[in-house]
Amino acid sequence: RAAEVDPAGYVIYCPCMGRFGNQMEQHLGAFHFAMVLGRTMVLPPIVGHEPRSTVAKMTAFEDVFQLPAIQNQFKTITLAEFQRDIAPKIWPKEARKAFCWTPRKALNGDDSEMSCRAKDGNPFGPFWDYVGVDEFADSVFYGQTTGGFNVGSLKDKEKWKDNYPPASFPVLAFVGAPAAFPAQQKHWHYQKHFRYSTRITSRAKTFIEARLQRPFVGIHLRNDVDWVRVCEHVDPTRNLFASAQCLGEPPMDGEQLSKEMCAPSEKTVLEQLVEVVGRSGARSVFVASDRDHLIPEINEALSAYDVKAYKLDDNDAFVSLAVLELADEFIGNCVSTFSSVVSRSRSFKWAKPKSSHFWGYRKP
Ligand code: GFB
Repeated sequence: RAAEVDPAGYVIYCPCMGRFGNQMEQHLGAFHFAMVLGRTMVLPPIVGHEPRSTVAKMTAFEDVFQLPAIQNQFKTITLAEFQRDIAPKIWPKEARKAFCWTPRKALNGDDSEMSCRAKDGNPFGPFWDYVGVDEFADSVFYGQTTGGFNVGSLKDKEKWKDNYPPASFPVLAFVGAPAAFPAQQKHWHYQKHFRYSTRITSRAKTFIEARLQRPFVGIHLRNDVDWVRVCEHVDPTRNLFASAQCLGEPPMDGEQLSKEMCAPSEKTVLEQLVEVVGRSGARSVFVASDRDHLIPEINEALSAYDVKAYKLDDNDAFVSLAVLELADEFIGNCVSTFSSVVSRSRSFKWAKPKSSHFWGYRKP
C-alpha cells in the first residue's frame, strides 16, 4: 500500500558526521526536532565507513532498528517508501533545496558560489546518491534566519514554521543532522525507542545463551589507534565527546576528565574488572573492542575467580552493542559515543534501569 503524503512535511538529513555512536548522538536531537515541528522523519541509513575503502556504505535503518518501536514515539517513513511514494509527488528536481547553517567552502577552497555543496565529499555525495538526489536546485542557509535548529522554545519553533512552511518547503533536507553533538541530556531518553532488529537481538541472545554464564560483565575497550589521538585532547575541565555520561553537563562541579578515563591503561582495566566481577559475583565476561580484546590478559587476571572472557567470532558492532545492553554489569568508556549508546540503552530501555560503570571513573 502506497504511503500517503503528510501535509505537515518531512525532514531528511545526512548522518554525515562520525560513525555509529556519533550518528546516534545526533539522531536523538534530530528526531526530537522533526517531532516538535510536526514533520515526518525520513529514516536515515546508518552511514558506515569501511576500513581501507573511500566509499561510504549505507545500511537501511530498518535493517538495524525495529520500526514499531520507533513509530511508537515518532512519525516516520522508511527511505524506500519516501523514494517510492512521496518524493515523486512533492519533491521534484527543481524543488530540492539543501539546508545548511552557512555556505560551505568547496573542497578546492573556491567559495565564489554561495552553496551548501551538499554533495561535496564523502559521505555527503554517496549519501544523497543513495537517497536518489543527483543534485540540489538551491541552498537554504538557515543559520542566518532562524537562530539554528534549537526548537526548545515555542518562539523558535514558530520561527521554523513561519520561515519554512510545509506548503512551500515540503521537505527539509539537511546536509548534517539538525541537532547538537553530543546529544543533550534532556534527549537521552529517546534511546529507548531505538531497539535493535530481531536479527541482531536474536544473535545477541543466542550468543549469551551459548557462550556466557550469567551474571556476566560486559566491557567496552575502545583502543584502536584513532582513539589515542582523541585522548590527547583531554582537558580536565571540559567534556569531550560523550563524557557527559560520566560527568554530567556543564557547569561541572564534580570529578574531572582524565586521560585514564579516555584511554585506560591495561592495569586500570584489569583492576577495575576484577573488582566488578568480585563485587557482582559474575561468572563470565563479554568483551567488545575495536582492536585489542585483551582476552588472555583478562583470563589470567580472573583465574582465581574461575571466570573467563569471551568475544564475538565476527566482532559485529551491532551484536556487540546488543549484548552489552543486556549485560548484568557494564564497564564502558566515558568519552566514547559507542559506549554512550550502551549506557543510555541500559538507563532507558528496560523497565528496570541497568546501571553502568566507566573506566577510571568512580561515581562520586
Ligand atoms: O561509534 P563511534 O562514533 O564511537 O565510532 P566513538 C567508533 C566506531 O568504531 C564504531 C567501531 O562505530 C565501530 O565501528 N568500534 C568501536 C567498535 N568500538 C567497537 C567495539 O567494541 N566493537 C566493534 N565491533 N566495533 C569516534 C568516531 O568514536 O571517534 C569519530 O565516531 C572519531 O568519528 C572519533 O573518529 C575519533 O565515539 O568511540
